[in-house]
Amino acid sequence: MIKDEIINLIRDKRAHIGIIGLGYVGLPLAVEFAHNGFSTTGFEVDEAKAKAINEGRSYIGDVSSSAIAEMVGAGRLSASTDFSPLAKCDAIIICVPTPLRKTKEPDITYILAAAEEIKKNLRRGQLIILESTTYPGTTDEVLLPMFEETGLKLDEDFLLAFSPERVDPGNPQFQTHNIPKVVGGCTDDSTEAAAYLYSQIVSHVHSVTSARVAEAAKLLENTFRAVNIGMANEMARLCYALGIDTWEVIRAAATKPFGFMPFYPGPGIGGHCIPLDPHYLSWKARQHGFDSRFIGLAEEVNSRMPEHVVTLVSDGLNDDRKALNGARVLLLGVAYKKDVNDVRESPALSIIDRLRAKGAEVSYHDPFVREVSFDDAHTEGSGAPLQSVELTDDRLKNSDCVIIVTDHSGIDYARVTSQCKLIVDTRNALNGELRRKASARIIRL
Ligand code: SAJ
Repeated sequence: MIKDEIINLIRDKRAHIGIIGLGYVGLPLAVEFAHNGFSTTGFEVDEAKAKAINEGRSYIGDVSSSAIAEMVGAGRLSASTDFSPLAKCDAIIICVPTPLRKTKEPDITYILAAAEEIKKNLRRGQLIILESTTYPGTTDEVLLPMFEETGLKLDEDFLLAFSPERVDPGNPQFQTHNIPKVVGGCTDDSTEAAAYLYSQIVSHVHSVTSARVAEAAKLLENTFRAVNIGMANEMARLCYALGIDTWEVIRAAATKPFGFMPFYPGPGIGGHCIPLDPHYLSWKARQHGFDSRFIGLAEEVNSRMPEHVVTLVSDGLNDDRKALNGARVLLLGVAYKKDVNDVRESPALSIIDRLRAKGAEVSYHDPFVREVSFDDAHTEGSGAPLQSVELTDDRLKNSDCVIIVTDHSGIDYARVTSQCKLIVDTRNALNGELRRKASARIIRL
């Protein structure tokens, strides 16, 4: 059995680590292993990324170029677009994207492509770990048969586990080393070896009894968020109908010191985790005849928030006897959450689509996002791309409505409230004092 051989290699820091996919998950992981003394090779299909790493340049905000350059200079980190060096890796970790198809079904083509490369180079003595978020069963139902087609056997020749990524880009408090790591193997030997590997770089490793448990735990983490955000969004629509201040209600409920965790309404949910991950769980559930209604309901509520935001704009203009058609509407922020430059699944795209469909003249200002295009599969329309406009006083004064879609920190909200006529604030970005002093009329979610 090879578990002890692999553990000995890890203990002596002789284990060579391979990371497939050098994105916001794989790159920090590769640097962490190299920093802790392991010779590490990153495998990338993107030539430019591999070149950047080998030249000591970072393209991920949480990883400094100096950290990469130091590891590359020490000969402990390199990147390759040729996957054959996988054969020399003792531990291989897959960190590739798991998007959704247009049908909202899992797309594991990136995982399969990585697994094919591993299969080609699989040899006795390797530990393979999948980190990409996926449905329970991917590791043991899909990857394990692929690897055993080589004739090599689990436990005798190779080990196989799943460990969910928990990278939170831009989080100053939690980085790779201090985020607890869940690990579940297809066998006990796999769990033990994978847990031992991560214990070299993470302070707390939590082992579970199978890869499926680890896969399901990750999906519960993010489904928990999607469902609770959906509850907050439904509460916002309910409070709007009742004429109650949603944010005041949530602030009051959050004074409860136990048994409550505040979530907040917003224009909808974006990002490449929360809108997508729950569908991996509900898809797998359906394969077993189980209809996960919470996930479907959360999706329905969250995906209808852009429509609700447009209704608030329309109601606000209507109060001024203005039509949405021909109105000049300025979005403040298009990124999916504050202080990031990521527009994947951002509700702003759907809001812009809807406003355009109603004849509004739409522009946006986002210091993090220079341009947005609308050929993305997940937005209704296919309108012309938009570039971020300068936030001038004239632009604010001449806008019939300004929508705060992303509450970036760097915006001068006092100036916004003093120059605008009508503001729809979907993020509670305008505190009480700003609202009291504002010359603009303010509508909040
Ligand atoms: N959102 C709300 N209301 C909330 C919280 C979030 O509308 O109360 C919206 C955000 O604006 C965003 C979307 O939901 O559009 C997702 O927000 P998020 O805070 O969950 O941020 P993400 O997508 O970056 O989620 C990641 C996840 N990390 C991993 O999967 C490793 C998630 O599990 C983390 O909890 C989250 O970061 C985090 O806490 O920052």
